[in-house]
Amino acid sequence: MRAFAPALLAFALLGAHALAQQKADDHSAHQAGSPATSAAHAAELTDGEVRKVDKDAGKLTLRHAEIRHLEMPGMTMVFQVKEPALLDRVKVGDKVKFRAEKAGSAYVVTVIEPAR
Ligand SMILES: [Cu+2]
Repeated sequence: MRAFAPALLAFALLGAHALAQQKADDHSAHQAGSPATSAAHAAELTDGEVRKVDKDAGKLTLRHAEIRHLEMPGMTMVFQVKEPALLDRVKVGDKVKFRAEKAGSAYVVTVIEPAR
């Protein structure tokens, strides 16, 4: 029985180490998808002002600041919206923050929220 003790001890230590390792991995995985990262992503929203809302066509006109990820300077232009419901959240004259993506030849607003 005594002869097994060191092996058991080693096993226990290894097991504890493996657990600690797994915990660390879980932690880093959690960090990658944490709200902090999402917030950093949200910081990439572009400032804009609603000029026109066309619910029937699913389009809205925005005067927007420079959109860095699309390499687009500030201008007034028409965007399509990813979901018609996004248009229910804004009205002409609203200051907004939004995210636009290029989809073929069109630009599509995927996120829009009131600017604070
Ligand atoms: Cu533009």
